[in-house]
Amino acid sequence: PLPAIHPQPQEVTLSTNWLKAPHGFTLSGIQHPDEDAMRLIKETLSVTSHSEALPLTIKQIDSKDSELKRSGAYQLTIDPKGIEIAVSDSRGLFYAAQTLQQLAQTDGQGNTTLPLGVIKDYPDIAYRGTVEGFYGDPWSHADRIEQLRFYGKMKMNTYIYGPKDDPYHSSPNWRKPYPEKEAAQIKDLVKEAAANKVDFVWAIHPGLDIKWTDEDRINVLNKFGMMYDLGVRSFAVFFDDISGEGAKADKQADLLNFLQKEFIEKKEGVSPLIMCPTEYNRAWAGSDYLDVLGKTLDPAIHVMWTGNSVIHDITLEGQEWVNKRIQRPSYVWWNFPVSDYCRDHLLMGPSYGLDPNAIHAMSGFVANPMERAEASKVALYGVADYAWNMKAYHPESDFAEACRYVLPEAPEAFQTFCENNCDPGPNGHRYRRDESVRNAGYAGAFLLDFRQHRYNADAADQMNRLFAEIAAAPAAIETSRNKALIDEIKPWLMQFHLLGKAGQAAIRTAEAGQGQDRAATWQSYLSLTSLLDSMRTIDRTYNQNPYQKGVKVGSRVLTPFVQEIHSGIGSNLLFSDQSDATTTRMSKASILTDIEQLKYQPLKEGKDQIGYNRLNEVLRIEPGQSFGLTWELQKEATSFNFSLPKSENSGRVFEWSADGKQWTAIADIPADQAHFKLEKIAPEARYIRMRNATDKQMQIYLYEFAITTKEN
Ligand code: LOG
Repeated sequence: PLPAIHPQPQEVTLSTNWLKAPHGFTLSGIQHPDEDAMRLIKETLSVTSHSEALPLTIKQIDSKDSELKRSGAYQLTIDPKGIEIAVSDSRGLFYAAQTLQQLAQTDGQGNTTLPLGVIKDYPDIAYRGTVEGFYGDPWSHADRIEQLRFYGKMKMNTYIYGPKDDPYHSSPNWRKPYPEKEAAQIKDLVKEAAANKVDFVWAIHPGLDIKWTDEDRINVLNKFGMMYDLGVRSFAVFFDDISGEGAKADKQADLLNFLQKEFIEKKEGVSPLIMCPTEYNRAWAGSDYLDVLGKTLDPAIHVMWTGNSVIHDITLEGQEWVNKRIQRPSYVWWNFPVSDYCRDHLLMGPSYGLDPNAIHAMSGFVANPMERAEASKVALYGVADYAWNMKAYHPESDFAEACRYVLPEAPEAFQTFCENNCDPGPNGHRYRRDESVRNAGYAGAFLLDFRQHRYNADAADQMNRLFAEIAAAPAAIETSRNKALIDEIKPWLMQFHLLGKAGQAAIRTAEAGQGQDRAATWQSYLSLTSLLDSMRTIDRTYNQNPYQKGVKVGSRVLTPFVQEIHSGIGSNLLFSDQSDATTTRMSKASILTDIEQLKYQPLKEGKDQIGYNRLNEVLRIEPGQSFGLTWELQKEATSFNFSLPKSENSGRVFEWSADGKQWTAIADIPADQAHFKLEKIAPEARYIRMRNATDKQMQIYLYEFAITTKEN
């Protein structure tokens, strides 16, 4: 069989005849070909000076095709008389070498063989890769080195460095030089990036506290200079998730044009400047902000864009909409598989939802990944394939190949794991992913019958088989040599194993529930209960970050499937036994708001705490709008605390209510505090809220807004 090449080349004609070169190849053509590419070539082919060796000719591409002039383009010809590689630049040679490596096979005698044919190849999108732009623990140095190698193999040429929680990228330290250790690591990354033909783009995020003064524009310039001295040759300025002074389009454009003139154009060997706007998605583009950028920004500067909302699939229509306003093709910042808004989930499903017709409507395509670098590779594999050759990209088949690439030791088990760990769960962005697609039909059919007290044996068979695969998958996955990956996903592997066991127990319980043997039903019901208890324990023990705690697997289809069977059988048993079992009271706490941006934000509920999930982006509150909480009658609030940093404090009012109609202002909250804890609340309060009592839009951060409760 002919080997598969990823990303898929633009034009391939391979025959089933093979080139053997028992005496190797002699190099000819251009002087001093790229050393990194040559190292790869020599890993694949033996380069010798044997008199019967075949020629390996490397030359500059000579073609009128504008595609073949792009950075990274190459044309590879393998015929019985030898190999010819024509390239646009050294990146093109490096990519040709990657392709050669994927083409090479070993025959029965242990010799390397290559299929005869021609490959003509070039990227659809000029800049392809990732933006490390998430909140949370930045990637480790080792993670980054490995990512850069992976990008080289996948023909991705861009890594934008911008982790929100690096204090030297953002506030408070963006003005300062990196400490010695971090500086040395950045130097190292720049080298590794170059060896993989990746542009290391260093981004600054100064907008939280920048002053529009000469002093601060020099501060940015100087910081770029320091980074230049560390070897950095590509730069970006991010203005996302800020409000107030820093968010002004004309001031931002001034600074960027200044950097363009005084730095980008003056320094040797620097790539085009990239900026991320404050209104970086269509849902927020309510002012003339983008038009101001479009008109005033130097046309050489790239403008990033996340799509129709913060987290959104990419459509041609959406791209055309923004491109018109910014007067250039936007540089896509795709917020997938980033999981900083759903940290209890892994996003390891296929990269789908990318318009195959958007080639001319974007200048770059980078994905924002998870803080788990290795686990992100499944999605990034698809990103690389899409950005290189859109028309040839098929998310589903590509996903299967990604699973094989990332975990060759147990690709089927790994795919089972990934296809049931796709969806972020309910979230404020309302971004959802298909999950458990292969089995959702059987699960649905089974439950449909179950609700009518029927047992669907066919569907049960299918589900049993799936749950057995799920229970077995983690052990197979853990045979992987990729220890970093296993470490990242370990709690989810444990949880996945239990889900498999619980699923099997659920089917057994449902089957027993059909028969007359109550003792047997009780027995399997209890063993299912204890498996669900173990799952809860894992959820409450691992990954206890303060934002979205815990470990969720199969949360879209399979976990609800098991839970429904458990509670269905449970209530049959309990009610018909007339036992005095107290059914668990469902929570009636909820968020209460008329702000669209917040309406779908899931509630964070602990044993004695009810609150909002932290919002990463700026919250906009129109005059009269409010956000708050309400909780059940049986609970009394014992304290209330909030963290709303950088808030515009004047004109905000906090209020409580017993019935949601009559509101009383809370007098003891000082007007000037961004963080506060109120130790005493009226015992009859069942509602608490903050309202914008001014006649202007308010922009604040919602980090914490919570009450502690006790049961009455
Ligand atoms: C941030 C980003 C974050 C992402 C997903 C952009 C341009 N900025 O809401 O740092 O990782 O969304 O939560 C963002 O996307 N803010």
